[in-house]
Amino acid sequence: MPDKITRRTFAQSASAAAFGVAFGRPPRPARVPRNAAAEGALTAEAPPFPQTFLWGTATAAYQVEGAAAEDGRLPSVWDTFSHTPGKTINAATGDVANNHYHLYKGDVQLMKALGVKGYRFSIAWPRVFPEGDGQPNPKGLDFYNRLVDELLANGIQPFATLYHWDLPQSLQDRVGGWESRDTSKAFAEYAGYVAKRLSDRVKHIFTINEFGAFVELGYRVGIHAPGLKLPAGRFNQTRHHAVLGHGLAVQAIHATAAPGTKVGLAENMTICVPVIESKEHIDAAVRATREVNAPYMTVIQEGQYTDAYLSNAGRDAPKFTPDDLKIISSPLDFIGINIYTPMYVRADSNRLGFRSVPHPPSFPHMASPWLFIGPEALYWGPRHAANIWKVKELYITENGCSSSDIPAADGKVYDTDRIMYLRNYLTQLQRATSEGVPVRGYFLWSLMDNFEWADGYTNRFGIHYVDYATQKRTPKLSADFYRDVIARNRVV
Ligand code: GBH
Repeated sequence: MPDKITRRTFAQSASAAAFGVAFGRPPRPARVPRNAAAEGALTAEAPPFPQTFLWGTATAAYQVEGAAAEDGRLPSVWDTFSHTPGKTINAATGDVANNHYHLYKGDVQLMKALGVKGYRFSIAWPRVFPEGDGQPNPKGLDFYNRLVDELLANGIQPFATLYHWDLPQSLQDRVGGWESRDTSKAFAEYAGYVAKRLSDRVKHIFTINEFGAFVELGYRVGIHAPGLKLPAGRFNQTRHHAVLGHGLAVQAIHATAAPGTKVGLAENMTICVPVIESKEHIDAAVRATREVNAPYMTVIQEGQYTDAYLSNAGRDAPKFTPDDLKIISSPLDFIGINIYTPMYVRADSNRLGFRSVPHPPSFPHMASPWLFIGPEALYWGPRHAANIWKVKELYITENGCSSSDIPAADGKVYDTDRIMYLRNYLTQLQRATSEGVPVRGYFLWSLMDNFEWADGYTNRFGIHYVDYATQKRTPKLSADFYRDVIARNRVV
């Protein structure tokens, strides 16, 4: 096999092989071009990302750590939920998961081999404060001290998320979790405690991961922990307590952390993509972005709930004080956006000036049925945030996809569909950075397959394949692709 197969030689050998089969003749050998370098040059290089662009990968505590009952950790709502029959596929739990708690050194080597310069992980609240508040558990925090030191020793910057959905069960039992302001206050205490102890080495801290997922799915839809289906009034109040907890944590971190520590959040804001890139639809997508993100990102950025949000909720609107709004909108040093799939929007003459356009049944998606493929989301997400709210520093804190990931005979996963997804999304991200949208880095979800919440261990999102029986990690083809992207700082 020649090293470089050009499109032409591939087509030739493929068609020759096809004739060979059809007519019983042996296939003709592929012709190697005499001037291979010149043929290679036919493939133009994609334009680069900014020189200081930070490439990374991401995981979250409950999805990878395991060691659920070690060193003083008490249950979170996800331990309880995953141990409740019928809540996760195949009754999967995070008891062991990827055993990252014990295998973290090897996992840092996987990152090093990729060449990533950043790792986004989350800290398990129930390791640090097993009951949510009260007595801290220094042994729990020690794990993150070890992890952070290991990352830094390998030239990888730690980016820590304080809350990726593992609320201490005790807080759920005693005060109703995020239904209560007490949880917002306990979260701020925990945030300040961690920031004080890690910020000598951790320079970027995220408060909360995805209000738009854990509040909606945990307290309204009921398919995530704690599995509640609250009526609208109580539910909207829960949303409010979550953003309030974020704001209180921002203040607590700024009060206790080493100078220079940056604070942000990682939100899966709904990404409104104009159906056609014309002025009327782009304007509609801008209006839509503010409205559909009203309960979370918009109030955090603007310090106000939109009129439409409050009037639609009517008697069920959240109760709040002006002081709450000030806390919620405490200035952030950066924001992170988790981007998987777009919402298409068009202009409309209705009161709001926009309408969302549902995906037609034929719209392609990845292995997870919700994961419609919309690369433009990675362009419009950061562009909207920078334009609407004048955000000066942005990270893509998650992007990636599930694929069927069946190992081939040689043991490798040839996940060409994931590479297709990433290549297209990253091309749109490069479009954003080339236009000056201030995206500083990108964290691919995920470093490795892991516990995918209600989907258990189905729907793998990793670029390393995990054999859960042996805990062996194997780079998929997409890991090779990502390594090349990082090395060349451009889409390959
Ligand atoms: C992120 O959520 C999470 O931060 C991360 O932990 C997770 O592993 C990753 O994405 C991949 O899912 O089953 O049809 O009701 C992304 C937001 C929230 C989108 C849950 C899918 C379930 C839709 N996700 N949602 S459905």
